[in-house]
Amino acid sequence: MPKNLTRPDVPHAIAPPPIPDNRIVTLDEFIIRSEKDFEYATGELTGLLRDIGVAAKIINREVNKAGLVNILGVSSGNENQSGDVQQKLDVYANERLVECLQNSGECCAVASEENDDIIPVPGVGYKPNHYVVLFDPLDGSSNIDVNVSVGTIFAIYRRISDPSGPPSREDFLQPGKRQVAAGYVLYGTSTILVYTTGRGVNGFTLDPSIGEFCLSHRNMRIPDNGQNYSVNQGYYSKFDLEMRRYIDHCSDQNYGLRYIGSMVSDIHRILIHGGIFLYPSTRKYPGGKLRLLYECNPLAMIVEQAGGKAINTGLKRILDIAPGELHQRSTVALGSPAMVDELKAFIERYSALPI
Ligand code: P6P
Repeated sequence: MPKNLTRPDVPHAIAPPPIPDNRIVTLDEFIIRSEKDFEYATGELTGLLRDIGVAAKIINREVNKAGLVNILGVSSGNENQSGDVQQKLDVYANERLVECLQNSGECCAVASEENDDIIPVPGVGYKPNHYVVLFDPLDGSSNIDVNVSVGTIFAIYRRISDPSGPPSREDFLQPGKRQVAAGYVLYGTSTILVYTTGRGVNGFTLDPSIGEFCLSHRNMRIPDNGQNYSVNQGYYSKFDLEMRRYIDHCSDQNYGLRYIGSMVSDIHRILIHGGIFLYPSTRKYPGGKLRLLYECNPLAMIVEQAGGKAINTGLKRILDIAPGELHQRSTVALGSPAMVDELKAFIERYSALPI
């Protein structure tokens, strides 16, 4: 339940009426109403979430017409931090997110998969800026040219460096359990923004006719169990024994294999229908491929807030991992709690065996 909604600093504030079921509730309205759940909320986090919503609408516009304008294909042949060849739309999405967050001055710095280092954000006016934002601007972008859904992933932390000084990498190298908010935008058959501030998960579908994200998935809860597993089966022979045994078990149980190659899409399906997503150690990525700070952590917070579980293949809770570097990778297994527990049992049983 929300904390005490009265605010000594705003004595006339009163508890807002409950969110209605019978009318459109926009993302803006929902965020502002939710702000009242945060004692002494200053509106900064509200502003940040709204900025991300604006950037998402701009990115969505280009993603939806990517085939019509010269924004498909490879950008100047550069590679990003993940070693992925930068797609033009990757660069476009990154620039829009940085721009929206810089223009509002609600945060003091941002970090992105597309940039080697953190990007300080100069203050705007006398606005305080106590937050930092990390994002993968367009996850799964290798799917763009074949019209498969892609996504934006974001994480928000409070800065921990001296507010009188410049932001620093320590502001970003915080464990995922300190995220103030996290979420994703899925550019699919429809465009949906899903986020959490630690009080449950809610989804907002973009209504193009009014240009607003509207509440469509209230208080999302992941099914306790599922019938699908999501892993790149092509690496099966390179997986450790315990992972191969678990995948064999999934096959024996007649679970369906669903793998889109776009993490946001796979996680969104699992959030709604249940299931488990796996990216274990492979020969190419012994420590896992996916990035801890702007892929695993935000999606782990979403999954946990919806009642699921998120661990690495060393059985450590993703949100407890203390990051050592900005673009650090991690193995990951997340989804329905019963399925993650089942995987844990296989790892405990087989990983003790000589591989
Ligand atoms: P693989 C996309 O490049 C991504 O970062 C995730 O969105 C996706 O789940 C994964 O990598 C796919 O990796 O090795 O299966 O192609």
